[in-house]
Amino acid sequence: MERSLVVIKPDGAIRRTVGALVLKDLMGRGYHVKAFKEMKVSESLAKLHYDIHKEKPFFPWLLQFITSARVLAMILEADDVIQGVRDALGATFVQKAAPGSLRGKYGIWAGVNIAHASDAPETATTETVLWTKEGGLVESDDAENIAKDYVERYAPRNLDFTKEIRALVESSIDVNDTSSAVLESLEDLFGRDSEGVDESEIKALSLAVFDFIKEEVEKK
Ligand code: RTP
Ligand code: MG
Repeated sequence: MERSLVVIKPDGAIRRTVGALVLKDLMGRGYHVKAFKEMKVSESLAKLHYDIHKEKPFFPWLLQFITSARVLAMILEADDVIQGVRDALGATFVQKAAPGSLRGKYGIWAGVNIAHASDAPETATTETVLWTKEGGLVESDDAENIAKDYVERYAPRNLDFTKEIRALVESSIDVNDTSSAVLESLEDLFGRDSEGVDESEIKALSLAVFDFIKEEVEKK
């Protein structure tokens, strides 16, 4: 039996329907939820989790993104769960992910890509220990039921604005629009299915996506 540390990132966690559909898909593959926690990622946990990327140019943005709003952190268990979840997610960059993959279906753009999943048995072990110690993720007999409740509560709402958010990001980059109207539209779209989420989280995630748009425009 293998275990994988899976994190539904802020873009999946504050869009309640989308997060629930991702969770439903993974559970439907027979992966058992051994630990489940809705939580904000601290700066220190983010730095340790993405330590491998600390020299990369996108590192500061990655920290901004992953700490912007709550995530759904979990430990999944099953035979071959590590590669299985990676395959289900699809390629890292949303525009390269297969259309039927979870990132292809629900990802926003580039690295705003719905979920993290451990990429090998060694990283799965390190990450599980890290998120337990630094993130307070605890194994529990209730975890599977808590995850099921999340799916039952949010999946039927059917509120998925992925297409609209993608179109906004794409067109803003395309026409070099970095006006405050873009940020306001992001806040509107990210806030449409965000029950129980703080306004500050919606704003922080929108700003992370907006900062990404600005970087893309500046790069041109
Ligand atoms: P993850 O670690 O989140 O499961 O994603 P991954 O293995 O598919 O991709 P990885 O190379 O480990 O990158 C970690 C996360 O960093 C963001 N990223 N942005 N702007 C960029 O060039 C860039 N490259 C990576 C993504 O959020 C990616 O998932
Ligand atoms: Mg990775």
